[in-house]
Amino acid sequence: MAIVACSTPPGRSGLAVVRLSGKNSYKTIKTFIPNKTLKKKHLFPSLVELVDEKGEVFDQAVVTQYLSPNSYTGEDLVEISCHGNPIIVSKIIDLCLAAGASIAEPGEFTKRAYMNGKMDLSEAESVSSIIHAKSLAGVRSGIKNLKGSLSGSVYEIKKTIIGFVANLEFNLDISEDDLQPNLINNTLAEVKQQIYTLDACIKNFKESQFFQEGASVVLAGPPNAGKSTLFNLLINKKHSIVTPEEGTTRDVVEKSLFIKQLPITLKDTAGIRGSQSEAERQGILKSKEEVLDADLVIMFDKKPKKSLTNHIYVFNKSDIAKTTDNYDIHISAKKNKKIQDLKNMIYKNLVGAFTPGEILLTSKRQLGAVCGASKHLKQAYTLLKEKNSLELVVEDLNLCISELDKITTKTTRDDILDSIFSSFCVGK
Ligand SMILES: Nc1nc2c(ncn2[C@@H]2O[C@H](COP(=O)(O)OP(=O)(O)OP(=O)(O)O)[C@@H](O)[C@H]2O)c(=O)[nH]1
Ligand SMILES: [Mg+2]
Repeated sequence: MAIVACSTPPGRSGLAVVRLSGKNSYKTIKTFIPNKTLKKKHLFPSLVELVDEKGEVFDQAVVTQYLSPNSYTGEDLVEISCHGNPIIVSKIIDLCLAAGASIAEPGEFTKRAYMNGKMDLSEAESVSSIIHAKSLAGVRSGIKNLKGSLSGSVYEIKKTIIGFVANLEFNLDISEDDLQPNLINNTLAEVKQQIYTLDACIKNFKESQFFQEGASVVLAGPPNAGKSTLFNLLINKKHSIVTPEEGTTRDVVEKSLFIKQLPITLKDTAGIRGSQSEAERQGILKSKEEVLDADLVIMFDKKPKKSLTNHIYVFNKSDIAKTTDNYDIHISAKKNKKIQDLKNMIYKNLVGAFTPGEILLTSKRQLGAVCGASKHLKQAYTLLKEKNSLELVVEDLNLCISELDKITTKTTRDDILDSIFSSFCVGK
């Protein structure tokens, strides 16, 4: 059955694109595009008139057809570029439904592409990451994976591990004295190399997610410390109220900014102190919650003995005051002093060690599979080193392969598929 959805965002725009996919897509559009010149033809855009049930023209549109299997979904697919008025879009969709099509679920076009073998699971997930990425760096890693970079790397690791399994199985029935010379030592060295590759991509995941989804940075500390002044300076706008009074900020105020292409959600919070006012007390509670949830906290306070790695301890108002206490940095938000150094520190703390490697994971599901693969590979390594039976080593290597399979496989359970594709937009 054909599915239909609008692939562009709702609302008014110059153009909107309605997409249809399925065997009877052409038959469906013929019910409201009576144009005789419209033929079922691959990649041939035609300017057509759209007519309603009474035969009255309600829009002019460009129709592009993609014939199976040479389409995004692998099925016959039609894109109707109409004028971007929601009334026109919903009329087209109604006419498609009347002709037997059904409304596409979120991500159903990509799910069909996956089902029809047009892409594997990691490639399908990269479509979602391209759409949702908050930085160009995030989009780039999505595109890399859509072109098969992740699948290719996983395939290479898998091929190597299958090689180990074959080699060890060949030696299973041989007595210890007759084992290939250096078999154990060579395998140990090669397994170690693969563990290193997998662990490097696990380590990279958090940082790469920051480029993908953005990081949350919270300004916190006592009242009147200059949090809102710094907030306004960093976002380059007088957004938060600044006064010489303590307890000025009550609600959490947030804005987005980029530091060297890294998307950041910056949050200004109420100064933390004992307060009689109910409104301020609630604000302080919110501040404490934000501190706990943050990826990084800019704390306007001295460094405690047990400092936290996701905190930068800032001494502000360095233009009028001095201190002998321990801080990570001395700044003046009012006089714009050392702010570039602070930005560098924020960047370094969040993604400093990040160097995009060969393998870039774009979802937590992929991370889970790589963690599982690494765990089994490490077990295999230990067993082999302790000269345990080769059967046990092979078992762990096989478990490692099944974990890697989860990244690209075509035999994933329905519930996993549903959870992946439901995070997509309608029309993709
Ligand atoms: N001299 C100097 N004054 C500053 C500096 N930063 C902020 N101030 C002043 O300190 C006062 C308080 O600043 P805010 O930014 O409102 O402080 P806050 O931490 O947001 O305070 P609350 O919202 O009450 O928690 C204002 O009068 C600011 O102009 C600075 O670097 N130097
Ligand atoms: Mg404030």
